[in-house]
Amino acid sequence: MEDIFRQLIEAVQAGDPDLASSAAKKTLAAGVSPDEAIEQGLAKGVRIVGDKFEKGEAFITDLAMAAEAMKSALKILQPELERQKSKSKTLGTIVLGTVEGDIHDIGKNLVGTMLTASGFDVIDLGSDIAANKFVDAARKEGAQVIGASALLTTTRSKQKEIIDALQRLGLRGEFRVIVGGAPVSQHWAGTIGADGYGASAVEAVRVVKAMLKVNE
Ligand code: B1M
Repeated sequence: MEDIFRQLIEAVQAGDPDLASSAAKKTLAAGVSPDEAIEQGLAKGVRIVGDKFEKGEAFITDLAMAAEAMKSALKILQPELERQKSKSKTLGTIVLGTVEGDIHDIGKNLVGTMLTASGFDVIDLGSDIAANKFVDAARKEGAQVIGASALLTTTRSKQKEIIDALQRLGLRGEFRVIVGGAPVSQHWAGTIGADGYGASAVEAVRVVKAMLKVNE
C-alpha cells in the first residue's frame, strides 16, 4: 500500500501525467479506495511541490506540471468515485466554486466529486467566481448550501464577501455556507461567520451532511 501511495506522490512531484495516470490505474487494480489514493498520494505530492515553491526550490512551471499530473490521475480515479454515488434521491443541492481572483480548482473539484459521490447535487460554478454569482446561482438552483474554496491568503477574504452579500440581501438565513482551502481554518470560518469548515474533501462531505441533518 505504502508503495502505491509513493508512486502517486513521485508521479505528481515529477509532473509526469503519463506516470500519474498509470500509477492511478495500478491503485484501482490493487483495490485501494480512490479517496485514499487522492489524500495519501496525489494531494501529498502536490503539497510537496507547493512547499518547494515557497522555499524557492521550485518554479511556477513545476506547480503547473504537478497540477497537470494530478489532473491526469484524477481522470482515472474520479469515475470510480462517481460510480459510488447512491441512486437514491438527492440529499440536497450545493453551489460550489473557487472565489474571485483565484484559479486554483483541484481541491474544489475534489470536494465536488466527493459530494456528488455521496448523493448531493453539485452545481459547480468553476473558479474565479464573484460573490454575487454564488448568491445568484444558489437562489436560481434552490440550493441549501454554498461552498467556497480559496487557496490564496489574498483571496480568502472573498469568502466573507459571499456572507456579506447574503446578509445585505436579507438571505443569510436561507443558505448554509461552508468554506475551505489551504489558507482557511476553523478559526477563519468562525471569524467570517461561515456555518462550517472542511479541512479536506472527505470532511466537507461530513460537514455538509451535518448542516443538512443527513443521517450517515
Ligand atoms: Co498556486 N499557490 N499559485 N498554483 N499552488 C499555492 C496555493 C501556494 C500555497 C504555493 C506556495 O507558495 N507554497 C501559494 C499561495 C500562497 C499564499 O497565498 N499563502 C500559491 C501561489 C502564490 C500561486 C500564484 C500567485 C503563483 C504566481 O503566479 N506567482 C498563482 C495564483 C493564480 C491565481 O489563482 N490567481 C498560482 C498558480 C498556480 C497554478 C495555476 C500553477 C496551480 C493551480 C492549478 C489548478 O488548480 N488548476 C497551482 C498549484 C497547483 C498550487 C499548489 C502547489 C497546490 C494546490 C492544490 O491543488 N493542492 C499550492 C500549494 C499548496 O496548497 N500547498 C499552491 C491539492 C489540493 C487537493 O488541495 O486545494 O488544499 P487543496 O484542497 C483540499 C483542502 O484544502 C480542502 O479539500 C481539498 C481536498 O482535500 N478544500 C476544501 C479545498 N477547497 C475546499 C472547499 C470546501 C471544503 C474543503 O468547502 C467548500
